[in-house]
Formats: sequence, structure tokens, C-alpha cells
Amino acid sequence: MSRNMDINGERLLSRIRQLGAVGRDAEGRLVRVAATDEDRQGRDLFVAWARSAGLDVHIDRIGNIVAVWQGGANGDADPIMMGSHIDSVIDAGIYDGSSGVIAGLEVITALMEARFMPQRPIAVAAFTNEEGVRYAPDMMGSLVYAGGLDVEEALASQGTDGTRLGDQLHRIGYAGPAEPGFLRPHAYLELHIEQGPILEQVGTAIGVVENLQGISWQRIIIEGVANHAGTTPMQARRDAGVAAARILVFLRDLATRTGGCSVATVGTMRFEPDAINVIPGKASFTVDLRDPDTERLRAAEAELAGFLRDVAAEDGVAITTERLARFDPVVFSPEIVRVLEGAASGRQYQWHHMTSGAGHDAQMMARIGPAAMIFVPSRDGISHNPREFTADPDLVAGANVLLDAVKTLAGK
Ligand code: HGY
Ligand code: MN
Ligand code: MN
Ligand code: MN
Repeated sequence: MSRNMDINGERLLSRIRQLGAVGRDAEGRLVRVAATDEDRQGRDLFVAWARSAGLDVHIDRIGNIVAVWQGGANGDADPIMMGSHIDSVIDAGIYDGSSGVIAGLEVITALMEARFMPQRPIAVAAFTNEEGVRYAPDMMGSLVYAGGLDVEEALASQGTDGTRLGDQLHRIGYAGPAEPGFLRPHAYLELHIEQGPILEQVGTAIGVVENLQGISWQRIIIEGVANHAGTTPMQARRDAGVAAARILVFLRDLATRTGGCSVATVGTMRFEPDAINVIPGKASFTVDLRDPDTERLRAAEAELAGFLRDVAAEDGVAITTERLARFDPVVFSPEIVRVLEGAASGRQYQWHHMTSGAGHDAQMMARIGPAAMIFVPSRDGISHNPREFTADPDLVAGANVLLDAVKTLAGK
């Protein structure tokens, strides 16, 4: 296949930086959390770019943005879809999700400018609430799009701030008319930063992602008895804070000893009444467990449940759990993996097979079409942190591999 076409690197990089500047709070942190005003600002910018490129922009009922280039192809043919997300975590970096959405738009724009004649439409999506920071589960928009979660149930979900997602999407003007899943992907490709250290360690610019680990999210609520810090003897306490601390250490051991799950994280923790001289009467925190193996993830969840029962009995506290998300590991399409390998080799790039530690919209889109991902390196493996960084040449290389893969898939 002739390789006389490249993406416009300058446009790609400048758009990543422009979008990265949108959705900042008073302290300058990037906070494009789903369905906030900051998220709306990012969405509006992407929609404006897609419209100025002449794409048909559709917004579905859960706020997913799907920009489509018919390209003179047979309109009934299922499209080649690319995508990712532009919502962010709190105090985020500028590359997570956004680089994939902008790369998808760049690929379509470069194909249009080169007068490429696709055999099928080509689309790029920005999925709602991939991060799950405000409304659980994460990858919510793509999960609804793929039919894994009823759209009404998703719209009714209540945020950590007590708001209802449907109301917030309405408020920011992104409660759209299109039915989620209105386009079925002939293939789905996602470019994303690795968010880990492996590509940098192996010295390779392109990761070809073969599979993605399973995710288990839950909230744990511990009810003890608030009491006076000075007058309550240690053996008389029903201390929700100490119980929470025991569970935290258990989780660290569960993910570090052999045979446990691969990672365990407690990212949020709240004590009540949260006062220096009051024994915490209540503790609530979230648990994020992950493993590429279904059985190991299930065993880890069972071990945790058993430990919660022991702590409740020993510490005299009541412990309840709330399931927030549960996704099995996903194996991507070997056919699409081959196409990505061929696209990287076609440009003489070394590539490296990878398992994704992070969740991605591709794992949901893989439910309705053959899907796979391209990773580009994250410096020092840092992500979900303003220090997140991917070098310009790697972003351009990743987008050119995406371009060649889309040309291969859309050319037939
Ligand atoms: O949690 C994740 O892995 C993704 O960033 N939502
Ligand atoms: Mn992401
Ligand atoms: Mn993320
Ligand atoms: Mn392999």
C-alpha cells in the first residue's frame, strides 16, 4: 500500500495543547470531569473542530459525541470507528483520552485532504464519562453505546455530589437525540497513552494492545461508634477508622503477595465526623481491584469479602459494600491487532504487544465489533497527574499508525 500520506502533526499537536488548556479550575488544574461546565467547554471545542472539517456530528442520549465522514462511501456500510474520551480525572494531564479523540479527528481530516475514497464511512467518538470519577461506573458512555448498560439507568445515576447525570447532561446541552449504538463499528480502533512505564522501559514507541485487565470497583462503608478520644479506653472502642486502616493494609498485601490480584487501590477515604478528638464513627472508602485473569480477580474479591467479615466481628463494627463497577478482562480482536502490527511495521516502527492496566472505551466497543488499541509511551509511566507527558514524535507516530490502519480497514 502506498505510504504517501501522513497526518498533519502540527495540527494534531496544537489541538492536543488547545484542548489541554480547556476546563481548568481557579488553581489551573485540569478538571474536565464528566458533565461539568469544564467538560462542556472541551466538548464544544471538539464539536467545533469536527463541524469545521465537514463531519456530521451526532450526540446520543448519554451525551456520546459521534462525528461521521460519509466520504462518498455506501452509507449503509458499517463505519470504521475510532474514539476515546475527553472527560478527565481531577488535576489531570492533557493526553489521557484527548490524544485519542484528536488523533481520530486528525486521521479523518488527513484522509479527506488526501482525497482518499473510503469503501465505508469513518467516524470518531468522544464517549461520555470514561473516567467514572463523578458517576460510576467508568467507561459509562461506551458501555451504554455497546448495550451493556440501559441508557435510562445511566441517566438516573447519582454522582458523588448528589447530582443526576441526566440532569447534568441536559444542563450542559449534551443530552442528545441519537440512540446509543446507532452506528455499529465494522472495526473500532483507539489510540491512547499507555499510562504506565513499559514502552519507555522496552524503548518502543508503539504498543499494540492485545488485552485489557478486569476491573472491580466497590464502596465500603464501616459503621462503628463515635466516642471521646480522651475518655474511651482502647479496648472499648468501635473505631471505624482503625477498621478501615486494617482493610487498606490487607489490600496492599493482597496485591503484593504472589497469587493475589495484580493491583489494588483505595483512592478515596472519608471519616465521620472527621474531628481531631472524636473516634471515627463512620468510614467510607472505595476499592479498585484489577487483574488480567478472571479467576484471580474473582478470588481477590472473595478474599476481601472474607476479611471484611473478620474485621466486623473482631472490631465490633458493621461493614456494608456497594458494587460500583465490574468488568471482566477483555481480549481484543487478533485480526485488528494484526492490522495495527502491519501499520506500525509499514512505517518501520518497532511495536510491542501489551496488556492494558487501565480501562478504556475500547473494552466496551469490543462487545459490538472487532476492536484493538495503539499505545504511545508515557514518560516515567505517570498518568492521572498533571506531570503526564508523551513526546510529540510519539504522538505523531501513533496517529500515523492509526491512519494507516484505518486506510487498510476502510479501503475494503
Ligand atoms: O479507571 C481507568 O482505568 C480509566 O482511566 N477509567
Ligand atoms: Mn483514558
Ligand atoms: Mn484516565
Ligand atoms: Mn504477544
